Amino acid sequence: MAFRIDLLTLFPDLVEGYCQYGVLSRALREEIVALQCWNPRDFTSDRHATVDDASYGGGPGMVMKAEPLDRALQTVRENGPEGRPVIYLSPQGRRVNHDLIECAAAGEGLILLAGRYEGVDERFIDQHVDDEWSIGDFVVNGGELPALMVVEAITRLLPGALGDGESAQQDSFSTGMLDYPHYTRPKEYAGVAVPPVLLSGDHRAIARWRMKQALGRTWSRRPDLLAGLELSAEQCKLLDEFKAENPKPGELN
Ligand code: 9WO
Repeated sequence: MAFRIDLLTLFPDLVEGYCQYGVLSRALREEIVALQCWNPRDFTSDRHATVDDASYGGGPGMVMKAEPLDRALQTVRENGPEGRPVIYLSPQGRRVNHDLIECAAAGEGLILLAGRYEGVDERFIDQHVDDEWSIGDFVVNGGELPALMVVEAITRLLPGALGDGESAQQDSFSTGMLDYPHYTRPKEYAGVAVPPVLLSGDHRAIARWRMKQALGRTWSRRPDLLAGLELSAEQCKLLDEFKAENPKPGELN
């Protein structure tokens, strides 16, 4: 069965537009993932289809009303499998990382809530939201882009979603390391040559160089990630070589 995602959003066209491209469109076509958008506006009954209202306590900005979301969620529950968590994308949430995405991808699906305005009535969150997720410490204008990032990150991990050339196994964060640098033609650009080992045809030497670069970048840019790794003796040696070749400014070897 397809991994089933329902997304509550005031802008379903925005979400559906993004889904027409690339790996995501193919995964949807091949029913590896199923994504359905639900607009709370379609679950209103007043003449103006009101989905937002002023904030109790005053101040600028509007708040998403609970009832249209409640009715939309009821319909989602009636139409989908039981037991999927409701996730609200918000800067107040738990930070999303590869482990969380992997964990979600192992389940049968998600119900995502993309907020707009200043947020969602807290009573809806208390009663219906199982978890709040943040993709980073910054604020955007709505949860749609964060939701799409979650959808795309999960889809990449589903069996069959990526083609032969595009394994997720070697991705950053599957390895626990940052990626190595990539080069393509021409051999020289802006006076800078491609590292000669990549032109050597020596596949073992190339694999070693890439591992060394991946380790080195993780060491210099994300020491927090490196701390979580168990390096082999070979990897320790490669990292030491990297450090010797790329001393930090002011550092005497
Ligand atoms: C607005 C705001 C203004 C001052 C201080 C804090 C603030 N938080 C918000 C806010 O959360 N606005 C939201 C807009 C309401 C819910 C949807 N919006 C949203 C989601 N903006 N950014 C996200 C988001 C979601 C996941 N990861 C990062 C950001």
